[in-house]
Amino acid sequence: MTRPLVMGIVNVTPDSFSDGGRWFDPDAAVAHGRDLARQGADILDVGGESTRPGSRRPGEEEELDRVLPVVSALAGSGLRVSIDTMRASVAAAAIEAGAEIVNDVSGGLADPQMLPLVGRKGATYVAMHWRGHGDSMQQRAVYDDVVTDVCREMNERVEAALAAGIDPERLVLDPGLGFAKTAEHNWQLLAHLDAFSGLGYRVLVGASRKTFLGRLGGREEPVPPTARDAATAATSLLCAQAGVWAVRVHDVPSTLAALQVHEAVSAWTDEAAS
Ligand code: PMM
Repeated sequence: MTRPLVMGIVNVTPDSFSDGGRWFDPDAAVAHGRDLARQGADILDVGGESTRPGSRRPGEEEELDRVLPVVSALAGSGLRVSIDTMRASVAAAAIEAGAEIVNDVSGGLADPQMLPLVGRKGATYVAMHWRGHGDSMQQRAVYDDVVTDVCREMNERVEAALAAGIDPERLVLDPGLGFAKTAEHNWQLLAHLDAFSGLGYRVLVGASRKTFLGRLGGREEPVPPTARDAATAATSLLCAQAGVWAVRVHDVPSTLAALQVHEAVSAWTDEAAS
């Protein structure tokens, strides 16, 4: 398949910025995950911690209680599941319950046990660019040149991941849109995904419904998260053009349509080139 994979978001949280509370009940989360898969999601990303600035971190037990029944049910029905967590203990339990991918928004910085755990388990590992938890995050959105600085910091995470025994073939890098980034930083990173791919690893991008997409056209008051799916789909098309491995989205049909447009056009541009 030439198009990026679609990672559908299953947030089992009371407070995520876009869909907080909607799938907090485990049965509702499982049903939502199955819906996303039916719509064409290739991977389901199950998370129990909201990373929105100001949200309270759940305790370890609380996070496990949220995600494990959902991971077990989805993986048990043969779906490919990723666990969105910064905790090694949660990642370990989710792998045990059938998750194949660990999606760590801290790139191994939040929990020193995470990289060794993933190295031992041999799971696929998504390392996102991150500079700190919730409240302090936006104060850290200071860069000389965001593309160069993010690439350099990601290279450090790559070295740590490889030193911990993670197979380079199983490593995926994510520029972390919206995490210690202003809107301008997000746009610059999207404009230079080639620099990010140039690090030599698969790339995942999570632009879905983020605030910068709600402010298009110079709006001061952003449109609500659910009104950002067309803009999200447009970013998915940019990701396809840049050869990204996967896009993480809330709304699967709109992104899938954008990716199919790219695929259909690529068939003809590839033919012209050959
Ligand atoms: N963004 C969020 C959560 N997890 N994981 C990765 N790899 N990349 C992201 O950009 C990312 C993520 C925050 O969005 P949400 O609250 O809608 O899930």
